Amino acid sequence: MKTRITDLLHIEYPIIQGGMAWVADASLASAVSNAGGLGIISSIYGGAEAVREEIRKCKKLTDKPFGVNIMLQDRFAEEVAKIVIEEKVPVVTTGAGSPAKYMPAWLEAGIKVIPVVAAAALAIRMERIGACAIIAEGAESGGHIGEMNTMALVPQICDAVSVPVIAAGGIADGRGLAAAFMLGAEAVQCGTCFLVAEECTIHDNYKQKVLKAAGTDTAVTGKTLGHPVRAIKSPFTRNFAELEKNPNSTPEEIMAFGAGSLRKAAREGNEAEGSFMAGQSAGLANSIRPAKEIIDNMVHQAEEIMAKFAL
Ligand code: TUI
Repeated sequence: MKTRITDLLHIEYPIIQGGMAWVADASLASAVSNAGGLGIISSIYGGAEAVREEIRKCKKLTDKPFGVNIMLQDRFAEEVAKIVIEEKVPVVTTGAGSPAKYMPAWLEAGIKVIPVVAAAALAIRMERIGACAIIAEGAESGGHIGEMNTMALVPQICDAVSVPVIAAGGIADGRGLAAAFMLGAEAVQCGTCFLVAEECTIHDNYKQKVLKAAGTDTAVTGKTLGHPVRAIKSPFTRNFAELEKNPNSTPEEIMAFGAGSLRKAAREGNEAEGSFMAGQSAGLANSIRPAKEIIDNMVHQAEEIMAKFAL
C-alpha cells in the first residue's frame, strides 16, 4: 500500500492518527507509529511544556516518525510552534485556521507541514505557501469541523492541489480507507477509531460512550460562535444547545460554558460537564483493541475490497 504519503512520511501504511486535544499523547502516538502509521501528539495537553514532555516520551517509545498537531486557535499555539522546531519533530499537522505565519520557520527547520482544511480555497493557499500534503477533513469528523462532508470535499481538494491529499471524516475501517483511495486521496486520517485503542489513555467513561454510540448519537454545537464542534450527545451538548438557542446568551457566556469541557471528558470522564468529542464513525468503533490491530484490520480489509474490484 505505497502512496506518495507513505514515501513522504517514511511510514508503512497510509494511516495518520488525528491530533485529538487532551487525547493524543505519547502513549497513543507511539502505538500508532510503531504499528506503521503516523502517530500524532496534540498541542492541547495541559500547556506547552507538557507537550514537550509528550514529544520526549514519544521519542523514547518509538524510533519511527511521528508528528505534532497544532490547534491554531489555542493560546499555546505560538509556544508549541517553537517547541516542534527545538525538538526536531519531523511532521506538523495544523487545525482550525491558517498556519501561514509559522510556515517560513517550520520549512526552514525541514519540518513537513500538513494543514487540515475543510474547503478547497484554503487547500490552494496552503499548497502555495509550502504544505507538502493536505488533510481534507469532512464534517463527519469529531471536534471542530467545517461545512462539507468527506464524499464531496475530498475529490474537490484533489482537483484543487497537486500535493497528495489525506482524507478524514467518517473513516474508521478498511471500507473507508478503500473509499478514500477511490476519491483520490493517498492516505487517511482517523481520530474516532483510535479513541477506543487500548493505548489511548482517555478516561474509561469516554471509551464506553464511544463504544455504545450509534452513528446518530453525535450532535454539532457552537455554530452560533462560528466554531461548530461535533461530540457525542450528552448533558453538555444539550445544555450548550439550549444556551445557544437562548436569545439572551452572549457569545462570551457560551464560550465560557464550553471552556474546559473537553479536558473534563478526556481526563476526568465527567459525564455531566464533559464534551465527549467524536465523529460519526463512533457507530463503527465497537471494541477496544490495540492500535496495531485497528491498523492491521483496516489495511487487510481495504486490500481485500480493492482486490475484489480490480478486474
Ligand atoms: O481542529 C480540528 N478539530 C478540533 S480542534 C479541537 S480543540 C477544541 N475545540 C473546541 C473546544 C475545545 C477544544 C477539537 N477538534 N480539526 C481540523 C479542522 N480544521 N477542522 C476544520 C478546520 C478548519 C476550519 C477553518 C481549518 C481551517 C479553517 O480555515 C479558516 C480560515 O482561516 O480560512
